[in-house]
Amino acid sequence: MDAVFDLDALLSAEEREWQQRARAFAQERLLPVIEEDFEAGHFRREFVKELGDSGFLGMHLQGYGCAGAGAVSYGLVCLELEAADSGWRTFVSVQGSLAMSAIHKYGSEEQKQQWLPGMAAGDLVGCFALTEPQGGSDPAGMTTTARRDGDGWVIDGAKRWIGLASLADVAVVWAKVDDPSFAGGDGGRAVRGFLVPTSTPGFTATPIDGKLSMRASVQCDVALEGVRVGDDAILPGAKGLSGPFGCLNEARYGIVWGAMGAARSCLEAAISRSVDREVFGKPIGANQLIQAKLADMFLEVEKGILLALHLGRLKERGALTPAQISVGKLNSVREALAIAHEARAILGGDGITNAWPVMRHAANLESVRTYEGTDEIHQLILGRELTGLNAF
Ligand code: TGC
Repeated sequence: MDAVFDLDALLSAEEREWQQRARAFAQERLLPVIEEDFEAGHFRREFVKELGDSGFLGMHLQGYGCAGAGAVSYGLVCLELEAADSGWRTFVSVQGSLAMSAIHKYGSEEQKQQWLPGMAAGDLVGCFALTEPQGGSDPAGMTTTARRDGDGWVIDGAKRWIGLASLADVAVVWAKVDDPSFAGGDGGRAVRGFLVPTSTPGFTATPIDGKLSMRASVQCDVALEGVRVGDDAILPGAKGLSGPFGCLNEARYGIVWGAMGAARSCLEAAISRSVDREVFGKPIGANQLIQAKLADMFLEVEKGILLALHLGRLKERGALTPAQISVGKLNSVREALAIAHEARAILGGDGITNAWPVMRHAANLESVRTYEGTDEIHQLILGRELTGLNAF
């Protein structure tokens, strides 16, 4: 399948090497256990260190133990990890694109030295506490506050759907500050970021039970009750909502690639079953209706990867805009979900079992569709771009 479009011809030797390393990790470490972990709802903590040893954590960042790889290399790693399971690509995104990016973009030199090398190595885990229980689409409406208290801050509030919070060593907590001299940049909304060690009294993370999606990863409710941190906890470079949005740009970019990995796995399963399942005395793949479905699925995978590559090249030139990222996130996840559903149909009854990865990918992609901006949010970002009118 890879050879039909020869995407490899568009990649450098270094990019292909990153891709191969991630594909090997996915096939040798993740795939043998992922069905078991998904069923058990188990996050395999020991893989965090292995991901660090492989150089995947914060791999697109420069210095502080990070690999300093290009945006396309990072995207290819996301694609290969998500071809195994969205939960593991999500972990790499939360750690590298959200928590580490926040510190790398906005942190003081001391904060970077304190946290980034350990996070890149997989010795420390970070989480990104933005979304709140009433919903994630409107971070401007957050109710978590940071109150000035002497020469420090006291944080109160609640966050929800926070990946890895119960395992994390540090949380990047976004809160509204009450001190005008610390506000800025977003029309008085006064959102600032704080680095909160999760051992701080008043910080509690509780895994959310009952998930039917991304079961091999952990998302939590976080309570912040009188969490006292020093002045050195505030991220000096993030003033206003552009702070967290700058990190969401990074994570959304990884999803553009990652969702195509899940789509590719579903297509591969559908092709494989089309060849070896016989109905009416011949392989189902010998039927025109099945071939038409496979061809359409293949087109969307290849177009999606070409789009991801285009966005990656723009990102490497420093020219990628938030609206372009919305194009990629919306398209990749929407098409990946459609491909997963079509693959499930081609697999017939077997498609609903865990003998094939398709239902797991379809279930995972429902989360991917919802986080980092829902389909509808990205449609509205694009609508605003096209019309100049804000429909939020
Ligand atoms: P708006 O007035 O448009 O902008 C406010 C300020 O932010 C700036 N800005 C951006 N900066 C960088 N990148 C972007 N993509 C940006 N978008 C906006 C903007 O320039 C402005 O800056 P300034 O300095 O001029 O004040 O803000 P708005 O409130 O109208 O935004 C509307 C909207 C809907 C686009 C925005 O709220 C949005 O993107 N909503 C979706 C949020 C989202 O994706 N939430 C899900 C987060 S996922 C998560 O938290 C879980 S992490 C994963 C895990 O833990 O597992």
